[in-house]
Order: sequence, then structure tokens, then C-alpha cells
Amino acid sequence: MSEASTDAVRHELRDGILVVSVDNPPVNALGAKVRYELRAAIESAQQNPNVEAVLLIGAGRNFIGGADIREFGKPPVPPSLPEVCNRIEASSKLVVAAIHGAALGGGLEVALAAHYRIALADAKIGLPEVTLGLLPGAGGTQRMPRLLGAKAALDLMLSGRHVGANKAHALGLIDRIGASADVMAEGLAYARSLLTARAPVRRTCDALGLVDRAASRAAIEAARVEVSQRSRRLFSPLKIVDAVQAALEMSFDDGLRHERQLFLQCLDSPQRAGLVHAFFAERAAQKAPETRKGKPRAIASVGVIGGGTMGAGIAVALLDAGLSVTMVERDDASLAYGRANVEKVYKALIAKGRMTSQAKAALLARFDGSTSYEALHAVDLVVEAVFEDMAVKHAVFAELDRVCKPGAVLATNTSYLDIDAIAASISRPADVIGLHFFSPANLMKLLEVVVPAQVSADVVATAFDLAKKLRKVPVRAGVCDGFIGNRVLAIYRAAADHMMEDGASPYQIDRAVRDFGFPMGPFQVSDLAGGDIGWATRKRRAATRDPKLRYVQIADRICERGWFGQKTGRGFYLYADGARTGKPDPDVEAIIDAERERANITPRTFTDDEIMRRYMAAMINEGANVVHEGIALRPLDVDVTFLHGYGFPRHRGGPMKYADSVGLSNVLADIREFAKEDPVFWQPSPLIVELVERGATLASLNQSA
Ligand code: 3H9
Repeated sequence: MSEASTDAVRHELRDGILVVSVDNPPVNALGAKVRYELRAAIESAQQNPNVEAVLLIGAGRNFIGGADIREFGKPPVPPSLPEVCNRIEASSKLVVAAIHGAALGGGLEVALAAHYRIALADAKIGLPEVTLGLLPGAGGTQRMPRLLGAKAALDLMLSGRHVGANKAHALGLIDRIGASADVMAEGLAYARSLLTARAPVRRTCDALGLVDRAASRAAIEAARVEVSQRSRRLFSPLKIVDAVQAALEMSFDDGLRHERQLFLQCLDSPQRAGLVHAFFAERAAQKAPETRKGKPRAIASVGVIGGGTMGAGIAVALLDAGLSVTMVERDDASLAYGRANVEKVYKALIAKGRMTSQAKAALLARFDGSTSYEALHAVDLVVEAVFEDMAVKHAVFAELDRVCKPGAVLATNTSYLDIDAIAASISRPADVIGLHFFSPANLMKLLEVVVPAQVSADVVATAFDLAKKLRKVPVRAGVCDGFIGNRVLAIYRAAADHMMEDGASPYQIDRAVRDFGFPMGPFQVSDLAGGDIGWATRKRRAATRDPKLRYVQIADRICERGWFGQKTGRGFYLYADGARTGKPDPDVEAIIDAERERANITPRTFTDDEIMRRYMAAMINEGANVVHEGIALRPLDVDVTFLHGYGFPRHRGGPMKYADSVGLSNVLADIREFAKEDPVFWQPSPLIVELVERGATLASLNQSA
């Protein structure tokens, strides 16, 4: 046995097979060092007469997680990944890839360049580049269609989805599924069996998946139509289709060159920068100071107080994560209603064919209900989702304090109430935390983990751990009215109201916001959530509102008529016969006209660009205030909040990333311009002023905490 070892790629000869293992924790990403050493290993195999075949594997939990995303946007360091893949494919000795865990992006492209592929049952195989604003740039767009045909290859590349070993085998992506969990043993046995059978070197570039040219062309055209309709704001999907077309029409080498050009265009696009920012921001948001200090408490059983829409949604999220749930309601009728709300979610899934009745029964076996708090004596965590009223919350927490076991985490789902005050009202404030779910709680990814002053680090760590179990995206927030998300929302919604009163119609504002990339505009959101919710908040804030602050009454006039949006058939829009998409309402336009007159405003026109500049400036300014006050740890926490709770277009990275991309000094100039009309509303955030003075970006603050 001969061996050579390097840091990132190790190789050793085992009975004629050179085992080349990529060892670059945490996910064996293909950074410059890995690429260099991988190529060297393949070259050494060609020269070594003792090597009959090469086995590529990954050390640790994955094969290879892809190109090193951290290198994007930096000067390229040779060898490039396409070069390395070409070198692998050109090998005169058999190259076998043995996949366990992730073989994603460049990782799969390395495997596609190998001559044979085996995968273990835990494999996650895919080309997710599109989710980062890219296309597979190391031969993937040329090799995958040749291997699978254009249709299947386009489907995988355009969706970015992962497939498991069985599906990959059925598609023809891999040749064999390993029976055990030992990747080395499976890979060696497979390579040996290929050698024994004198299997030829079989290069993917020669595969015949595109020979049916008519079918390939049809698949490419169909994908082009679909992409133009569905992903019209995104840059890379059409480039993926172009690259596959090149695979059909050009030689392999020309196709690779074309792929490279398209890849570089994507790499340079602001969308790539936004999407990569979102990727890292989501991961960074999962780390808060307390998650490093505290040890999560074990959570198996959870109590949910309240069976309304929110409580039931939370119960479903918990059940789906495999936890046991005890719902507490004040009487039998309310409990029955709560249970029905839970069942309704599963019934809808069954109706859509996405769940079996057996699966529903298995989930509901972990669901229990009671009208007595005593039922919560043994639970590990409680989430309270009752009416938003401080006196009611105090009463609930007093009961929890009385019945819950020591060490139980006591969480409130309040959207704005002072959690410090709730914590201070009981004997164990260190166990009290905010878990702010978004509706529908079983679907929405965002979970604001609201950290009151006295909470213990263990409890915060438990909340982050729970978020992971629930497959939610947690963001740490401090206590204030509205926390991160709703506090910022109140400000940009006010900016939208100002524009509406000044002359823009709500329909134009919604359209401009949708064209920017949000799924809905603010007035559609209000109609969906129920206008009464915002109305209640405005009434609550009325007493403390700065009388000098401009207040637009249009929404109040609409609510006074009982027009609360979709649920009442009209709000800002008209929803005929239960329609979910509304139509502009002339009566609403008349109300707006009357309000403009009452406020003595001569309406003026706004361009969509003006609308978005004001809308975004308001969002960015309050986002910066939230960071400045320590409510959000870093700008990236604001970004993640808006990406996952408010439909912010992912390819723009989030409002703080967007601010940097348009230039913080430009945003500040806009705010100062708008302040000439309304200096009370448009007060530049001290953080923005400071950063602009120093010539620094919001991103520069993302390293802290
Ligand atoms: C590509 O390949 C382009 C090519 O086609 C062309 C090139 C020419 N690079 O997610 P986790 C970090 S594009 C650098 O929590 P998990 C991550 O930030 C790439 N770093 O683990 C985190 O760091 P930290 C296509 C990466 O076990 C840590 O690893 N590939 C990369 O839940 C753990 O990550 C993809 O898009 C990377 N590629 O999931 C796959 N990946 O600890 C992206 C991860 O400092 N990755 N990190 O926060 C994933 O989907 C998941 O990470 C994976 C593991 C499934 C692999």
C-alpha cells in the first residue's frame, strides 16, 4: 500500500484502486485547494502503474456540497472546476464516484465527470445552482442532458431540487445503489466488480441522451415557455435553457465554452449576489450569542394554549415535527373548535392527495386536548396563543407558573406585547421567551425568537433548536412594539398610505410592489390578513402616537364600513363571490378622493419608480433603526425576517442587502429629499447617517455578534 496525504484531498492505494477522498469540512466544498489537489490526484493515477482505477469519495457526512460559494465574486484561482472535471473524465483509468450525503452542484458535476457512479441510500443528489442565481458551470449543463435527456435534466436544473438514491437510479444519474452505509466498502466493491468485468472507460460526454433531437428540441422549447411565464424576474433559468440548447446544437467542447460564458454572466449578476447573501444570512441567523453559551433543553411534549387559527397552526407545526401536543382551551366548545381547526389542515391535505388518512391518524394520536391547565404539568414547553391582551396574558402565565414543571420553557406568541413585563409577572422569568410565529403557522417559515432581558441562554438555545425541528427559519429579535418584522412593516405601510393620500392609487402601489418582486402589495396583504387587525393596532397606538406624525385615515374609513378584506368580500379590493383575487373598487376610490379633499390634498401622480423608492427607503430606514437599537443583532437578521415572513424577493437578498446594492448614500439622499415634505416621518436613521459618513456598508455590520 502506498500513500500520499495532503490537507484537503487524501489519496491512498488500496489493492490497485486509488481512493481519492475529499476532506474539506464542513461540506467538502470545492475550493481552490481541493481543485488543485483533486487534479493532482487524478494525474498521479495516470502515471502510477499500480493504479488500476480511481475511487472518488467524500470524507465526513457528504460526498461534495458543491463549489465553494464563498469564492464567488472573488478573483478566480486556477484550476477552474470545469478543468478539473474534464481531467477526471479524460482519465484513461476507470474513475468511479461513490456518493453518500450531498452530491450537489459542482459535487454532482464531479460525479458526472466520473465514468461510473454508485450512491448510498442517504444520498442527496442535485444541481441547486439556480437557487443561487447560477447555472451548473462545471459541465453539468452539457453532461446531464447527454446522460438523462433534455427533459429530465432541465427539470432537475430548473427546479434545483435534490433527489435520493432511488430516484437518481431510476433517472439514470447513478448506476448502482449501495446496500450498506459504508461508502468506502461499497465504492471499493463496485470499482473492483467493474475491473473484474473489464468495464470500459465510459465518458458522460459520449452518452446518447440527446440523440432524439426532435424530443430534445421540444423539451427545450417547452422549458423556455415555462420559464418565461413563471420565472420572468429571474436571470439564470433562461440561461440554463440556453446552455442545454447549446448541448444539443454544439460539439461538447463548444458547449462547455458556451456554458462558461453563460455561467460568468450569472456570476456577475446582482441576483447571484442577492441569492448567495440569502443563503449565508439564513445560516448566520441561526447563530445567536445565546446558542453558543446555552445548552438546549430536551423538548418532546408541548402545550399550546388557544385553538384559534394561530394556536391550531402552531399545533400542526409541532405535530408535523414529531412532537406531542396538548391543547388547552377555556371550555369544551372552544376545545372542539381548536381540534377542528387542527383537523381541517390535515383534511385539506388528504383532499389534495398529499396525505393519507392513516398518516393523519398517526399524527393526531400525538394530539390531546384539555380544558384544565393541570394537563400541562409534565410538558417540556408551552406556547401561549391567546387573545392579545395583557391582562389575559398575565392570567395565562400565572396558571403556567402554577402548574408547569421546573425547567419547562414558557413561550408567548404575542405579536407586540411587552414580553419583559409578562416575564416579570411570574416567579420564573428566566424561562419566559417569545416565539412569534407567522400565519399560517404551519406553513410560514419565519420564527421570531424574541429574547426578553431576564431569559436564560438555555431557553434561547432551546428556541433555536425547536425552530430547527420545526424546519423554521429563526431570527433573534429584541423586545419592542412589533419586534423586527411588524415594527418595520408599520413604517413602510405608513409610507404607502401617505402616497395613497397624495395621489397614487392603492392598485398602482400594489402593482409597483409586485413588479419589484413581492408576491403581493401592502393593500393586498391587508385584505388577506384582515383589515380589522391593522385597525385594532392603529387604535391601540392612537393614544401614544406623536400628534405631529402624519396619519392617513383612509383605511379607517374602509374598516368603519365593515370592509375587512377577503373574509368580508371587500376591503381595498372587491372579492366577488368569494374570489381570492380582488378587483379595484370604485367605492374605495371615492373614499380616497373624499379623504384627500378632507385633508386638503391636491392629488399628484407618482411613477412606479418613485413609489418603490419611497417604499424601500421607509423599509430600509426602519430596518436600520431596528439594528441601531439592538432589536436585530445584525442587518442580515432584518433581511432573513423579510425574506421569510414578508415575501421580500429573495433574489434581492433582503432590504438591507438591497440598500447596499443601490448605495446607502443614495438611500440617505432620498430620505433627506422626502424629509423636505415631511420631516417628522422621514428622519434618517442615525445608523445610516453614520455608515454613510464612514463610507461603510450595512453588510460591514454582519460580522458582529
Ligand atoms: C456550484 O456548485 C457551482 C458549480 O456548478 C460551478 C462552479 C464553476 N460552499 O447548510 P449547512 C457551509 S454552486 C461554502 O448548515 P447541512 C454553510 O455556510 C454550489 N460553504 O449544513 C455552513 O457554514 P457555517 C451548489 C458552504 O448539513 C456549513 O457549510 N451547492 C457550502 O444542513 C454547514 O452548512 C449548493 O448550493 C458551499 N457550497 O447541509 C449546496 N455549503 O457553519 C449548498 C455549505 O459557517 N449547501 N456551506 O454556517 C447545502 O445545501 C447544504 O449546506 C448541505 C449540508 C446540504 C450541503
